[in-house]
Amino acid sequence: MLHYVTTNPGKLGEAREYLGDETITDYEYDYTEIQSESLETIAAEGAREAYREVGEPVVVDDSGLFIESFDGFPGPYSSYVEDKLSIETVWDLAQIVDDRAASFRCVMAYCDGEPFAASPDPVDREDRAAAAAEDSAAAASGAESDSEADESLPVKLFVGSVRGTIVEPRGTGGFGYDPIFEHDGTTFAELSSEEKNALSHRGRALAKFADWYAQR
Ligand code: ITT
Ligand code: NA
Repeated sequence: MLHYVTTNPGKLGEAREYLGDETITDYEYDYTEIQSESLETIAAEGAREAYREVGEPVVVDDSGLFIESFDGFPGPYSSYVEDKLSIETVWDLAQIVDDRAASFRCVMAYCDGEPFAASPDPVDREDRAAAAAEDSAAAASGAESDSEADESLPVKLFVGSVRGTIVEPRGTGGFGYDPIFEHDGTTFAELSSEEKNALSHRGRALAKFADWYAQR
């Protein structure tokens, strides 16, 4: 069984909706989120830590909202900003600028303690580049300088993103920043989880993951 390790019921609901209850089970564990500008680095480290905790195959999901006029803020700090400021305050801030383009990004990281076969896979070149950048960022930050040999725990990354616009909050579905994120005239909070998965950053990452997982 594959454990989807998160404290966020919204993420879990979407993963369940996409992958089905027979594929994943939830595991509520608050792994350490290392301080990094890179969702890839945070997710990869989280997956290693979660695997050490659970001892069975795990997936973690690190995600965030990137407002282009704010140079990607809140990005990797999305959870912190949601807690401390609220999404309404992020909407207030967004009104300072005319260009309210934004994207959601989701990085899913899988770890089962085993190395991965070097076979062609559905992860595209961009994602591989992101993974390579993540490895060197982790090395440069010395995030794993203690000698637990975590570098040897291989992690596979799946990235999804979607562009949209920050708008006044609308809708009651979804979670987090969904009410202020509009895509094609609809906020993500106005969609069912199935509809959201068909468009969203998480849905795209889940699609890549599911393809790979089925053929691995
Ligand atoms: P875990 O780390 O335990 O999985 P978390 O909620 O802390 O849960 P993150 O650290 O990845 O997750 O923070 C993601 C932030 O971005 C958080 O504020 C979420 O509400 C928000 N977020 C992530 N995906 C989202 C989505 O699909 N729609 C709206 N907001 C989202
Ligand atoms: Na978190």
